[in-house]
Amino acid sequence: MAGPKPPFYLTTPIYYVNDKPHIGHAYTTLACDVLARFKRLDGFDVKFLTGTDEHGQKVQKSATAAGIDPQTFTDRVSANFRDLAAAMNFSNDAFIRTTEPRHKEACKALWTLLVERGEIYLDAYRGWYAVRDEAFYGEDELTTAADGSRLAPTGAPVEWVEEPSYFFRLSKWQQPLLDLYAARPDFIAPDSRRNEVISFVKGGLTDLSISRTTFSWGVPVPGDEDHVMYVWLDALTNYITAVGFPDQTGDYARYWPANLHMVGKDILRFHTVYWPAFLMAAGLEVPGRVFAHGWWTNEGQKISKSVGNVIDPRALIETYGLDPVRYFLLREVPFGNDGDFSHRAMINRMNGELANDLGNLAQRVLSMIAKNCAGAVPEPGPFSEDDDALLAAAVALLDKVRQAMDRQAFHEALEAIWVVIRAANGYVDRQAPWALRKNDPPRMATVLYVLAEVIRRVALLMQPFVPASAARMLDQLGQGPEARDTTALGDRPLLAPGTVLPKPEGIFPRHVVDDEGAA
Ligand code: ME8
Repeated sequence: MAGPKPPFYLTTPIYYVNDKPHIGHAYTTLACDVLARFKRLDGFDVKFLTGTDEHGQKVQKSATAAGIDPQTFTDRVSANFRDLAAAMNFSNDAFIRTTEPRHKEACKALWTLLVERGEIYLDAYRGWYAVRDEAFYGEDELTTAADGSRLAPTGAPVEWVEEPSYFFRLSKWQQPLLDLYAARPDFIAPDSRRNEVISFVKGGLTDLSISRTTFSWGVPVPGDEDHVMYVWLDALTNYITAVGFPDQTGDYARYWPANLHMVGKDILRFHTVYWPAFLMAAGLEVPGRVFAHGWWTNEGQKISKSVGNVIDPRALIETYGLDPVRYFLLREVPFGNDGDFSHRAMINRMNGELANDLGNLAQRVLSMIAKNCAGAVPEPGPFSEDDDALLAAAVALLDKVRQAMDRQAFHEALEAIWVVIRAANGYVDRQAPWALRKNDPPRMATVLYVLAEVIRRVALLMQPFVPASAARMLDQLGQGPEARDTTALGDRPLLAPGTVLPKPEGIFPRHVVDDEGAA
């Protein structure tokens, strides 16, 4: 008997509810969804968390601009993120909103812990703040725009702030953070990001302002309700709220520290400097790993509301179908790098890889079985060298995919799968089962068996990426729900001869383009 399932806790950033979700938000959660699905197939007890970040000046401003109170506003926008999860077939086990009472309790408990440990003191903040980034900046980090106004390194406008503020003794945690990065080389990924953080921390850390007094949309500071907590302290705490903090038994004991925080590169510093410093200061464990992925542009342009080129994931799903969109986003760009969305690239991947390479392969093989093997998995004869080589490549896939997933190298997992799909297509051409039908039916049966077994393995490992399509492929191979996890990927071919198969049907449609380049 296998032992109890090991826990695996992974999180997305919680998204600001100042606006509707776009492709960037969908991307981060998709990456987590694929990993969560893979880990479940691979025998883990997964907790996959996403949610919305609802406090702070930016959200308050958006609510004011919409002419409604912040709570009504956040209720509305947060619902859009929940709806996106359904539209994208995300399998998150939990959804957190920072306006929930349990979260305010967790923030207050963490604050109190930090006060008790002497990590917080009252002073005054005089400096620059960018509402768009919800971040403080030093004078030396700013640039000057053509009109003379000052800008954050992200391009966000900054404003001068002077107000009483509580501070967190971040400077004290410089060396412990550097020790953490040195002791745990996997803590920050990819490596380029790790180096970026190390040099930032080596450059010296100043204490961090962690409360504001000039607006009220936030969690009140315990014992001093003129202050609300800095939205990032509030937001980062969500990762422990969701596992029951301040109660440190139950889910907290089981799932914390999280195995992985997935974030975009824009919020790397918050997750790899501030967050572990807060946790260490509170005497809590730090997460296992933070992966910062790259940035999507649209047809070569930065995605922005003012440019009007925000990609709505729902529109893409409507045009191309959900699974092709899921596939494209993780296939097109090495995970960690920046990527460019273009309709041409989307169509090329969808038609060239899903419809041609995989869809045609499955369709050809299953139709031949339906016609020539009475609609049931044929009994194979002895395997040739060519058969063994293809089967061995398919057997080796699980390990390759597993290793790639553990490094969040989704593109490598898909490429490994595609190497086998291409090999299978080469094998079909070489073995020409349609010719064997007349002159060597037993050999045809063996070839079709080998192909069906390879398709079964491919479909099983494609489940995290294209869940609905992969499920249909497994249906067509007569695989029940009990035969869809990685325990069905042992060393020997496992497809049972004689399994009756349903009538085959196409799974990956081609996208037909009416005129040059138009979707
Ligand atoms: O930063 N390409 O929320 P946010 C790729 N509330 N990913 C993108 C993207 C793009 N063009 N645009 C956005 C916040 N993202 C905070 C987080 S966590 C405790 C608090 C993704 O709504 C990417 O994951 O601004 C990025 O980190 C996140 O959305 C920022 O979402």
